[in-house]
Amino acid sequence: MEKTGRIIKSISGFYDVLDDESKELIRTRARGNFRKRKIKPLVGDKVTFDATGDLGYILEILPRENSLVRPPIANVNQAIVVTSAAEPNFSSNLLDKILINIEHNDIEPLIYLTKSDLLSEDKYVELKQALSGYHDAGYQVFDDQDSYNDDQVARLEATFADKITVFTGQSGAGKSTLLNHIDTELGLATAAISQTLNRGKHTTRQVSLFDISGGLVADTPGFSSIDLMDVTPEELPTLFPEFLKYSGECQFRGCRHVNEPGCEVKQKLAEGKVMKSRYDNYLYFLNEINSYKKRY
Ligand SMILES: Nc1nc2c(ncn2[C@@H]2O[C@H](COP(=O)(O)OP(=O)(O)OP(=O)(O)O)[C@@H](O)[C@H]2O)c(=O)[nH]1
Ligand SMILES: [Mg+2]
Ligand SMILES: [Zn+2]
Repeated sequence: MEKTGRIIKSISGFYDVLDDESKELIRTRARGNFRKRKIKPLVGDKVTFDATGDLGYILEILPRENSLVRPPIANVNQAIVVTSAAEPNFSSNLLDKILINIEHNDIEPLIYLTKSDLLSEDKYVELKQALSGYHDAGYQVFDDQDSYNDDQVARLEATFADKITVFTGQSGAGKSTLLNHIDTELGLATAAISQTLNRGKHTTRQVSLFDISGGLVADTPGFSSIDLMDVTPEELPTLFPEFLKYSGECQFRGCRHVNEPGCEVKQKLAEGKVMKSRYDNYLYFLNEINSYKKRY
């Protein structure tokens, strides 16, 4: 009997599928011909499956909206970019790079600030000011000084319904801590323990989605650095939502907003409507991407 469902967990060749109708969890394997066709089911995949025996079989993977490599998850709708104010220190360069990678996959990023309690009042006000620029650029920003206050956590949770959400960000930023505040029963490992586990094979092998507030949510192992290998120089300016807002009024179609005359993005930069740090990071990334091209 053919059913439909979604893979919510993958453990060494088995896939746990949440049955769309019965809401039961069915353990399955992929049909042998997937390997021949070089198709690997991913957590997040919508599938058709057969569950007549003890062990179900995935029959077909339904078309994907997108798929991430790290973490290996398909059909992701939004990403919570957990960004620490300190330990590790806030870096606009890293934040912008993460945002670009997410935008590149057609996923909506939200910014969630943690560890503001480690900043002086002045430094916090300064950082909040910088983050208001991200809000103006079109991003949802969660930047209360008390990172895990009930009201802010509830507002984040309210964005989960009917979506697949991944938590992403630098190692130690507080992704697991935030998830534990959202669902106190998760009991995710945090701090040093989580960091040592991430170096082993086991945590990365076991990507799973938690059912929270009507949506599916994944914690992911953090990283220390990322690159922009998949992004082309043509695509880069389209991954800054505030540039897109103004680029229609640039004199030249396909304007890269570097040295072109009549560039509206540079005009808005001069007026302070485009953040200088974002624009500087844009030029920096453009350089970085062009240098990959020369090397390969
Ligand atoms: N002072 C302070 N410490 C925090 C805050 N959030 C998290 N921490 C601490 O920061 C450390 C790292 O938190 P985790 O939640 O493990 O970070 P993570 O992003 O999941 O890290 P990885 O799993 O390695 O990617 C833990 O010791 C937390 O207790 C915060 O808002 N303030
Ligand atoms: Mg963690
Ligand atoms: Zn331009």
